[in-house]
Amino acid sequence: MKQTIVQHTDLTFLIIIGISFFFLAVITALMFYFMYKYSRKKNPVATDITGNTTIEILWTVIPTILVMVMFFYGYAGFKQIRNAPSDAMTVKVTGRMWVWNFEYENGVKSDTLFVPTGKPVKLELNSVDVNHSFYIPAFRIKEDAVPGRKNYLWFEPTEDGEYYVECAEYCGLSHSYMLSKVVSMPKDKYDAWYNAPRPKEGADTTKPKSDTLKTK
Ligand SMILES: [Cu+2]
Repeated sequence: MKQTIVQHTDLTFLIIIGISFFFLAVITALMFYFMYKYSRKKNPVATDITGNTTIEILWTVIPTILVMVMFFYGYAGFKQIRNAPSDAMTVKVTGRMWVWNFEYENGVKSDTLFVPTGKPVKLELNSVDVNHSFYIPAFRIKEDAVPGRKNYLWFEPTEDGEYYVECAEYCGLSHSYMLSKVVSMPKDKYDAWYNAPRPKEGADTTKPKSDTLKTK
């Protein structure tokens, strides 16, 4: 089975953290061992080391293999994140101080991202004012929304639920309130929402002006 972006990102993270902690433990243990073994009391005369070809080859080859492994997992994940499936539905996302707006293929607009579970969703990002960063932690995706530039990302919800959408780039006074939600639901429920009749664009929905609203 093909890994999802979430699984792949978590695996990559685990591999890099695993390698890091392994060397943290080895280096720390060796450091204490050498402190003991080569202390002045036990080893009053310094040893003159002129070189060791075997060790030099090892400390070149092993780290090279390790960074290649990290690169491989990182690049495989990057390729997956940059290539939205061709059957993905498209939603336009606009960032503005300080809200996210979503526009669907049929022109429906909302400030919550409603999606059907099990369908890939491609998001086309744009911003009307300053740089924002569209971030859905649960799906491990984040991408800048830059004025005058089109950017994109995609994800596929595998379970019904509600997930946070955040702005991950400081964009002004109310940046921390720039939150929204992804609501993932069964396809029939989504279709009902998507196709529900709505007031026509441009229709006057403002309330009639009333004298009671006047203030002195
Ligand atoms: Cu923002």
